[in-house]
Amino acid sequence: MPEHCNRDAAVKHSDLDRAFDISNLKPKLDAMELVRSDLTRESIEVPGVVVIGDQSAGKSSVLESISGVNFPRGENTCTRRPCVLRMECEPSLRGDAYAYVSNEADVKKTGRRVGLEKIGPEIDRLTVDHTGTGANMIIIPAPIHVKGVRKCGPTLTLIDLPGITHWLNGPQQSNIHDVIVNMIKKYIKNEQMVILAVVSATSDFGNSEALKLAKEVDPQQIRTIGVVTKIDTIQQDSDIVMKLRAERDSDVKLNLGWIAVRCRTPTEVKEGLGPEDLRKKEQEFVQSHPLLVGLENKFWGTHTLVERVVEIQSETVDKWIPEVKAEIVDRLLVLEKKVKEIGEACDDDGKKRDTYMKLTTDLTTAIEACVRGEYRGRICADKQRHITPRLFEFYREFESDVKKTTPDFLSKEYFQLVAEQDSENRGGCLPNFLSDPVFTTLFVQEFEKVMPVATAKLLTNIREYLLKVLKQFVSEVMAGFPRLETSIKSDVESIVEDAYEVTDNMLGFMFTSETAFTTTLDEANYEKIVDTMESIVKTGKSATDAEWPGKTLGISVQQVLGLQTVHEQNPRAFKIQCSLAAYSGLVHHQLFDRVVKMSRFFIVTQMLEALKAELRAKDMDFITANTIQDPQVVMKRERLVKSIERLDKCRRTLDGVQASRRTKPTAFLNLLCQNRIEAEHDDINSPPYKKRKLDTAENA
Ligand SMILES: Nc1nc2c(ncn2[C@@H]2O[C@H](COP(=O)(O)OP(=O)(O)OP(=O)(O)O)[C@@H](O)[C@H]2O)c(=O)[nH]1
Ligand SMILES: [Mg+2]
Repeated sequence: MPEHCNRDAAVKHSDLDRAFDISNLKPKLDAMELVRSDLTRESIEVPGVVVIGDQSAGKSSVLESISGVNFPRGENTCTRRPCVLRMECEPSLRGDAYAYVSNEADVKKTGRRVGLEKIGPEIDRLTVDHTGTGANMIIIPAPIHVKGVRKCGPTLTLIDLPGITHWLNGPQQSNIHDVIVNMIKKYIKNEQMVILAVVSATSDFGNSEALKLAKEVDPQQIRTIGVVTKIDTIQQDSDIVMKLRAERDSDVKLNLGWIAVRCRTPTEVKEGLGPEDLRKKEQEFVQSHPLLVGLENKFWGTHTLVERVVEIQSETVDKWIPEVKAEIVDRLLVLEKKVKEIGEACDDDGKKRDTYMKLTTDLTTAIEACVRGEYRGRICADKQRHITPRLFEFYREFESDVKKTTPDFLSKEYFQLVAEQDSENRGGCLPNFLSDPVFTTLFVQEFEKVMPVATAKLLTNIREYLLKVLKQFVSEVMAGFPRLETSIKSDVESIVEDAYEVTDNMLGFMFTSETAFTTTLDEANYEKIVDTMESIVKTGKSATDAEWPGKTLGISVQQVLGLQTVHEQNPRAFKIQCSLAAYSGLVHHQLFDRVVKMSRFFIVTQMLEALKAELRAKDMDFITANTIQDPQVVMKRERLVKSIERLDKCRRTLDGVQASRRTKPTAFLNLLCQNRIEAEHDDINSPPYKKRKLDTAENA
């Protein structure tokens, strides 16, 4: 036993401590605790011992006897709240061992610090505070948490639970049995727990409800030990030896067997009988009792019980270590990937320049990929960022807007307009010629009403869309560099604005040219459409699809047939209507494609070139001043790196545990102590340590 442990009062001399000291389980448990707190994985439970059994069976006494920790027990002090005591070792501890006792799991923040010998009274105090006294007493599942800190000793959890009963001092808690059974189930399901199913020597073992509950969670009985208490109270004719050996068919058999113990009687409690004396009394009693003398060692004694607890835990811990190592390796991979995503620290000009180049290349590559339709990677996953198909939707909308707002030149209403215009132009040309001014005036008038509006809407849509999407790209790529992000976003704004204006101007020129000259090189097509219209009206026959050239312009034969009367009454107006419909259709047909190509070229292709040129043109002053990483990101990287270091340390610690079977245990112990000191050092410098650990780092 290390010399520095001697000061640790009664607890240090418990049988459990001694057993851990001579087994090689202690370093494993210490390693486990270190790793567990670093992983903050709730499902990773610290191993320990939980006592279950009927009320007053002697559960708290057994726990006290094996651990040396004073759990409140006695005639009037039944356990009324679970008590979860975690024993930890702190090699750097100066002064006496101590404990925190609290209603909350976060004992260090919320608990009261007391000496180990005061754990019992403190548990008593919190029990009375929350469960009342006398006839008002109840049992509640809210546990009392205790963290015992010693210079050395095993790291494990001891859980004392209320005893199973149907009645407690009065009828005020009618569901008491269910409350207790549920809390027992909750604690015994943890596979790291050794279950001590406690029965009194004078009771009927077969009726033990605790044993039934243990069987539910441990059907193979690999972690359930039957503990027979109050061995000193048996009658002279007791069949206890047969029960312990389970030699009759009617006896309850347990894989790990029964162990009889003698704990402190109420009088011995009052007298303050120490653990050494109790052990002696236990031994003398068994070896001198006429029924028990000659009973094999494996069936009795607190030391036997302790050995068996340690043995079971060795197996569970050995099974646990490879699982946790695999978990750590997985987590390390995730964290390393995250650090890689954040990138290197940017703390000098060289790194800033490299980072700037990388970020801007990432940005333009992602945008170009979404223009080309190569949607690879996380940034391109959002469909809203698929630039080409989204623009195509705007173009279709533009086409539909133009068609919807262009008047039906072949309608009767439009005839009125044409007739009026024509009448006002009488005298300008011979009656058998089409009036060019009437045609041009009407065409230009309608064109100017429709095109600028539809085009303005199209370009505005594209501009707003590009601004939104490009800014998203910038945000994604430059997320860790707020200054750069703001600056490049402002560049994007002005470049898109410029591109918008250029496109608007170019399309404006194109539309002006349309209104300046009403002509087409596609004469044959134009004439054919107009002539076919006339023949449809004259013959009253509807042309077949194949014969009707106006179909591609969206003009239907029915529309044409509707003009038969007009044709008879005012052939000049009819001719003008047909010409307007055919020419306007042809012009729109050509313009749709040209608008698409020109706008696409100026507002996308040219804009992207301009953006690339702008990003390339930034000088070193700009890069130095703007490529500054967000302090949050810097902190995040530091947290991740620290988590990686911790996990790596955990991994090495666990590697060391396996190696410890071959190497000197003291060397391993030193490594553990070192780790523990460092972990606590972190705790002091940057609280709250636990919250900052892996989970937080991952979620940040
Ligand atoms: N004679 C004798 N008395 C014992 C022994 N073990 C416990 N007792 C006494 O039995 C009484 C009940 O013991 P506890 O340890 O409080 O029993 P418990 O199972 O924790 O009781 P609850 O928490 O109320 O369910 C106490 O007065 C103990 O001193 C024993 O081995 N021999
Ligand atoms: Mg108790």
